[in-house]
Amino acid sequence: MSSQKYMDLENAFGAMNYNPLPVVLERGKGVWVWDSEGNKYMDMLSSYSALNQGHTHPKIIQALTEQAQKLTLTSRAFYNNRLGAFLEKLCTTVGMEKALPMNSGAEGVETALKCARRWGYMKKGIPENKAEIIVCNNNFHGRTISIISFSTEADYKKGFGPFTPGFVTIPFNDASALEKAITKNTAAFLVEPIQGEAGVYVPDEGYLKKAYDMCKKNNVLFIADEIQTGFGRTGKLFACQHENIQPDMFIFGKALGGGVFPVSAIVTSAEVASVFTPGSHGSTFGGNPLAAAIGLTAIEIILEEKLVENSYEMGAMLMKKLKTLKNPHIKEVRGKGLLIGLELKTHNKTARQYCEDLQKENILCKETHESIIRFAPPLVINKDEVSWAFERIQKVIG
Ligand code: IF1
Repeated sequence: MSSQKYMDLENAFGAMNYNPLPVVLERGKGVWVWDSEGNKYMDMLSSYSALNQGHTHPKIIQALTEQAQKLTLTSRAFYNNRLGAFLEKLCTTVGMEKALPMNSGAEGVETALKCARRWGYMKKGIPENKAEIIVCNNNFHGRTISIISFSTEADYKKGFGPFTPGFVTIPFNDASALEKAITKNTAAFLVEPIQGEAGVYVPDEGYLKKAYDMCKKNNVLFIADEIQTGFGRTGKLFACQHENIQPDMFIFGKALGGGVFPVSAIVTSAEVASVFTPGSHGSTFGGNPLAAAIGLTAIEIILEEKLVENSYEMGAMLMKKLKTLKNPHIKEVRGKGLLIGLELKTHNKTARQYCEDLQKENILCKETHESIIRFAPPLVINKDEVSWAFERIQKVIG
């Protein structure tokens, strides 16, 4: 079937909640994907950083297929022989005591919110139903009604009210705003160490540490949403490590699933995790043996193949090249590791139009908002592939 036929079919039966680039992907390997006509592209989106290990990594596919032949789902009504090893790997890699496995990133965030509220009531003594959680303007933490309740993006909220109360929004990258917003009822501060969807906004050096110290001083949980920045994307294993802070809780997703399966989790201390009692939280698929087998392998690959170091080096190489672009409409090139955003100021062309032109040069990337092009290839990218990509980016953007 032709690409057009595939697109027509998807549009005929799918709700129009996305506006995809007009390309139909059929095969993927490493940083490369092929469309239905056999055209080859470099994937510079990585499914929003869910493909850090690259497309169809052989060890992940092997873990998937071997486990799929044995046992795929037990629910948590019973133990399974894969979950413990995955949780141990996750906790020891992160350096914390307890994890709670879920599936999508949003489920991980909702788990974190519920955990923070319960901790607020059971451990901090916040009066029932008075817990406040502070978040940043321009945040992106998922698409559930409670999560979009604290979004500041109109498009993500319109028509989805009424909204969940108990959230306070403050400017990102402003520690004094956090200090002012903290009250005796504040249970937690939830933050993306780098705001991805907002447009790859890297906070000032020291911001996260100041915010962390503010939370410590006020007995407020510092919760890092590393669903997009985690597992090597920013040139460190976790983006919080750029400021040497260990959050009270991490939220992971995307790359934890190795690009083949939805795997998310919160990772925290035994004290914080102890607020969950049997039956208080869960999910049908959370912690299933297939996800656990894949999640364990996904972490092993990041570590064994030194993808964090590669992300740092290839990110620096790509960033250096992008900063040589002469296009007068470029406002800024920013990011860390292989999470890079190119912002256009007055755009004669929208970021989307640039992405459409880049597609013609066999590069697939995605705009965020009107004016920012995100470059986030799989962390397995090598020097020759970075050069290959830059030649085409230079040709289109100039
Ligand atoms: C879409 C955005 C990125 C995330 C952070 C939680 C989640 C995400 C920091 C929720 C998910 C995805 C969602 C996807 C597009 C993409 C995205 F543009 F929407 F915001 F990456 F920037 N925390 N981000 O980035 O995880 O439930 O999706 O597994 O919804 O269009 P999820």
